[in-house]
Amino acid sequence: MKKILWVATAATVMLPALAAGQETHLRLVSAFPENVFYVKRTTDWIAKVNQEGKGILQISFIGGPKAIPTFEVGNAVKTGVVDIAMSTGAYYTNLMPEADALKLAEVSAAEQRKNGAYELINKIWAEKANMRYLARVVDFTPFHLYVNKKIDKPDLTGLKIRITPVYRDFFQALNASVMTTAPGEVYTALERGVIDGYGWPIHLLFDLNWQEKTKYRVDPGFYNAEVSLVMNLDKYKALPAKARQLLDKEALGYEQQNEFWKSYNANEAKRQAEAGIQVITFDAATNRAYVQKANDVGWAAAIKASPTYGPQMKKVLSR
Ligand code: 173
Repeated sequence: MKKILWVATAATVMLPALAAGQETHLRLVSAFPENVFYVKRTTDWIAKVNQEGKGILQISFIGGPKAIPTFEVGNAVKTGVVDIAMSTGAYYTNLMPEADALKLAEVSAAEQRKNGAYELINKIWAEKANMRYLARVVDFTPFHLYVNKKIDKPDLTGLKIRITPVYRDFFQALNASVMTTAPGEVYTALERGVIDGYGWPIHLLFDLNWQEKTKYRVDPGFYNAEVSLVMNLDKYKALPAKARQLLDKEALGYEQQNEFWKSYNANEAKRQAEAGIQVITFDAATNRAYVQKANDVGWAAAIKASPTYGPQMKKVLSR
C-alpha cells in the first residue's frame, strides 16, 4: 500500500515536470531600438506564439541594441549567443554581402515563397551565416532620402548623409559624403549638425522623434525596406518537430500581415506633412532616372560583391 501510494505520488509530481522538459525556450533580440514600432509588432507576435505554444515553444524578448548592438546582432545569431533576431540584412553585411540584396526585391514575400526565392535565401543564409531565414515582416515600404538642406536636383555634392549599407552605393553615386550609423545615433547626429540628412523608410520617424530635426523628404522613394526574423541554424535544426512546425507556422502568419504596411505607410506620409516635413521632388523624367539609378547601382553592387549568388538573387527578386 505504502509503495503504491509512493508510485502514484511520484507520477503526479513527475508528469508536469516531464511535459515542461519538452518545452523549448528561445531568446529573441531586436536590431532596432526598443521604442520602434517593429518591436511592438514583434512582442505582440511573441505573446501570440507563447499563448499557442504552451508546453511546446516559448520565446523571450531579450531587448534591443542595448542588449546587443545593432551591427553585432547578425553575429550573435550566427554564433548562437541569441536564437532569433528581428533585423534587416543591411545590419549583418559583415557576415555576407548578400544580406543587403533583400532590399532590391520587387516581388512580395508571399511571391518569394512560391518562386524559389525563399529557398535560395535559405540556402545562402545557411551556407554563409549559419542562419535560418524565418519570415519577412516588413514589405511594401520604400526608403527615402531625408535632408535638411534644399536640393533642386538629385545631386548630393557637399552633403553629409547618414547611411547603412542599404543606401551607400546609391548616395555615393549621387556624390554624397556618407557616414554609417545605427538608428540609435541619428537623432544626436542631426541635432549636432554632424549630418545634413539620412536614408530611412517612409515610416517610423515619429518613433525616434526625427520629425523634430527633419525639414525635407525627397520623393520618390526607392527599394523595398526589408526586416525579417532570422534564427541560428543549429538551434532551428535541433528543435523538436512540434516546436519547429509551430514556429514555421507562426512566422508565416506574421509575414502574411505585411499588407498592413500599405495603409500604415500612407498614414505616416500624412503625419510627416502635418509635422511640417516638406516634400522635394523633381520632374517626371528625373524621378524615373533617380529610381532607375538606385536599382542599377544596387544590383551592380550586389553582383560585384557576390558574383555567384548576386545574379541568382536578381533572377528571383526582380520583375
Ligand atoms: O537603418 C536603416 O536605415 C536601415 O538600413 C533600415 C532597413 C530596414 C528598415 C529600416 C531601416
